[in-house]
Amino acid sequence: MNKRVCIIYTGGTIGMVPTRDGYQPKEGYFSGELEKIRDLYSDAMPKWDLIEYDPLLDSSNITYVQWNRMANTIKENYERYDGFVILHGTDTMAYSASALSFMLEGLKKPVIFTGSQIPLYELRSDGRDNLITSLMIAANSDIHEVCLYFGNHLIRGNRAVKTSADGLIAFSSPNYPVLAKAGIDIEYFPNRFLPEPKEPFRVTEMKPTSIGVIKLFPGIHFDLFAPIVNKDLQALVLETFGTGNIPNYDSELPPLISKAIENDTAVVVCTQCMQGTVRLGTYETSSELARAGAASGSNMTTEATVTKLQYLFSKGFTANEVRDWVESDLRGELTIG
Ligand code: ASN
Repeated sequence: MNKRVCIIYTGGTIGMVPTRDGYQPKEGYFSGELEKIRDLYSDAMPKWDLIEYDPLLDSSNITYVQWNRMANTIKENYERYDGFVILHGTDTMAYSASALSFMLEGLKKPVIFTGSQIPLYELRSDGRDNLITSLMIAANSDIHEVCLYFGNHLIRGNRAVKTSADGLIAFSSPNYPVLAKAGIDIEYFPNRFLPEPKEPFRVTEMKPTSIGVIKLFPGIHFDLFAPIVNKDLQALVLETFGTGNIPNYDSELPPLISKAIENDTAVVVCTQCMQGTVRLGTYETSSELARAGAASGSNMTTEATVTKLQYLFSKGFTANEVRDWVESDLRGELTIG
C-alpha cells in the first residue's frame, strides 16, 4: 500500500509570485501549480495531502509562533501519516528545522523541510525536484528525525546552515556527514541516522525567550553591548574566534560575562568557523570564559544553539540546568568528544 505523506506549506519562494515590491507568496496559487505536476500523482509516489497555512510567509517573518503551529499540525496529524514535508522559505529554514528537531520529542517519523530558490512555476525551478524527492524521503520509515532536503542532499535539520544566498545547493552540513545523496538513485547512509527513540511522541511548545548573539570581530568594544546584559537576558551566545577565543586586549569582556552569569544568563560559546569545535581552555584567550562559567557550544551551529536554548528555557529549566543541558547531545546536534 502507498505510504501517506502530509505536506505543510508555510510559504517561501517555492510558491511566490513576482509583485511590484518583489517576490511574495500568493494564497491558493501553489496548490494550482502542484496539480500541473503529473509526477506527483505517479503510482511510485506516496499519496499526499496539502495543508496550506494562512498567512503564507516569507521565512524572514517566521518566529516561534509558527514553529508551534508546525509542531502542532504534526501532532494533530501524527497517526494519519507516515511522514511530513514542510515547505518553507530558505532564509530561516535551518532555524526552523533545528527548532522542530528539539520540539518534536520521541519523533519516530521523517519530517523533511524543503523549499526552493526559484519559484515552482518559473523555468529552471529547483522546487520540483526538492519537493518530489522530499516526498519520497518522507515515506522512508527508517528515518526518525527532522531533516532538510535541498540540492540533492539530505541533511540532519539541526546541522544545516544556509551557505549560499543564490545557489541551488544552498545548504551545507559542515560538521556532520549528509544522511543521503540523491543522484540517479537516492543513496541513504542509515548508519548516520538517529536511532528510533523509545519515549512516546510529544510536542514541547516554544515560549518567548530573550537571547542575544554577539559575533566578535577584531577591535570589538564590549561596552557597547553592556546594556543588553541585564536581568531580562536569558541566554547570550558568543560567536568567538577559532576554538572559542576572545580578545583580551582590554578588560571589558570578562566583567560583562561575569555580570551575565551573576544575572543567571546562560552564556554559550560557539565558533564563527564553519567547521570544527569549541575547546575552551586550549588557549589563554578562552580559559577566562571557562573560568567564568560559560558553556561550550561544541560544534553546534548558531541556528541549533539558539533554538536549543529557547527549547530548554521553554521546558522550564533554570539557567544552571540549561548550561548543563546545552552541552549534551539531545538530537544529534553536536558531537561529544
Ligand atoms: N526570502 C525567501 C524565504 O526565505 C527565500 C527563499 O525561500 N528562497 O522565504
